[in-house]
Amino acid sequence: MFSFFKSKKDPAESAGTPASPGADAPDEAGAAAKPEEPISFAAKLKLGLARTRQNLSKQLSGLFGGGKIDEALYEELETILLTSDIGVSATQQLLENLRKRVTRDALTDSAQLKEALKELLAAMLEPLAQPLDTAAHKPFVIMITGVNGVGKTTSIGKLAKYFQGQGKSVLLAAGDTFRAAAREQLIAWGERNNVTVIAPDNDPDKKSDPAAVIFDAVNSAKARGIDIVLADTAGRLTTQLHLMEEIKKVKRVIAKAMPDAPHEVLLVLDANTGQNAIAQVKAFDEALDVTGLIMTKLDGTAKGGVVAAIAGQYPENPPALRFIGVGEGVDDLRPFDAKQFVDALFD
Ligand SMILES: Nc1nc2c(ncn2[C@@H]2O[C@H](COP(=O)(O)OP(=O)(O)OP(=O)(O)O)[C@@H](O)[C@H]2O)c(=O)[nH]1
Ligand SMILES: [Mg+2]
Repeated sequence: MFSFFKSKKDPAESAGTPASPGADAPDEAGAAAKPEEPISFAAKLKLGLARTRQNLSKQLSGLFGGGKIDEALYEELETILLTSDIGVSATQQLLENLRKRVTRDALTDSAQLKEALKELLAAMLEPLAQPLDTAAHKPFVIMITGVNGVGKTTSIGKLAKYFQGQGKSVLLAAGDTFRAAAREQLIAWGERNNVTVIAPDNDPDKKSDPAAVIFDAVNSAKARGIDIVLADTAGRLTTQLHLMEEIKKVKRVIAKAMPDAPHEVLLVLDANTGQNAIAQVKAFDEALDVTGLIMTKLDGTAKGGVVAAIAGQYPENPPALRFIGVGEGVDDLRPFDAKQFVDALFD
C-alpha cells in the first residue's frame, strides 16, 4: 500500500541553501540558483517583525519621549499594546508589572519606561522558550497539526533540515491524505533535504487513511534506526468536529506503533491569525494534548504581538513555543529565543 520516496541526489548537492523556495513547487532551478548573501536569523527576524515593530515602537517612542508618568500615559500604553495584538491578559499583566516597577525603582520620567517595558516583556516571553529535546526516544515521533494553510508542511521541510543539521536522521510521513497536492509537496521537501518520505500510493481512486500512513512510517523508522519522524497531517478547522475526531484517532494509532509516541504534538499557528491563535491552541490542546507550538509567518505581519498574547493567556503554565518561522525558505525556522524576539520588536 505504501511507497517509499528517497532522493537519488548526492547529499552534497542538497547541502546548499536554496534562495527562497516556495513550498508548493520547490524547483531544482531555484535550488541551483546562486545562494543569496547569508543573513543571520536575528537579522531576518528583525526584518520580518518590521511591521509589528512599526505598530508598537513608533507609537511608544511618542509615549516614552519624556514627561510625567501618569494615568493618561498608562491608558495610552494600554491602547497601544492592545492594538499590537498583545491581547487583554498580557496587556494587563504588563501594565501591572510596569506600575510595580515604576514604584520599586522610583521612576518619574516616561523616557525610563521603554527599557522597563522591554525587560518585562522579555520576562513574560522567557517561559515560552522551551527548546525541543529529541534525545529521549528513537525514533522521536513528532506529529504536526493545525488549521488549514498555517504552514504545517513547509515547517516540516524546514524542521527536516534543522534536525539534519544536528546530525540526526529524519523520515517524513505524508499523513495529509486529504488535499490532492499535499503528498507531492511533502515529497518535494523530502527530495530537497534528501530524506525518505513515506506516502500512500498515488491512486486518485483510493482514499488513504492518514493514521495508517503514519503508523507505517513509525514502523519504518524503527526498522531503519531513524532518529526523528515528522508526521504531516491535513489542515482542519476546530469547528469541523469529525476532523477533530479523526486527528485524535491518528494520535491513538501512532501509539500503537510505538507505545509512548507521538512524543511531541506540535501545533502550527499562523501569526497573521492574531487573537484567534489563542482559540486554536485551546481547541487543539483539548483534542490532542498539544506539547509544543510553532508560530509561522512572523515575517510581514503586524500581529507579531500574538506571541505575547499566548504567554499572557497561560501565566501559570506557559506552552512551549518550540520554533518560529520568518519566511518560506528552508532556513527560516528556528527555536524561539525570547530576548532575540523582544530585541526585534523594539528599535
Ligand atoms: N512568509 C511566510 N510564509 C510561510 C511561512 N511558513 C509557511 N509559509 C507559506 O504558507 C503557505 C502555506 O504553507 P503550507 O506549509 O502548505 O501550509 P499547511 O499548513 O501545510 O497547509 P494545508 O496542508 O493546506 O493545511 C505556503 O505558501 C508557505 O510557503 C513563513 O514562516 N513565512
Ligand atoms: Mg500541508
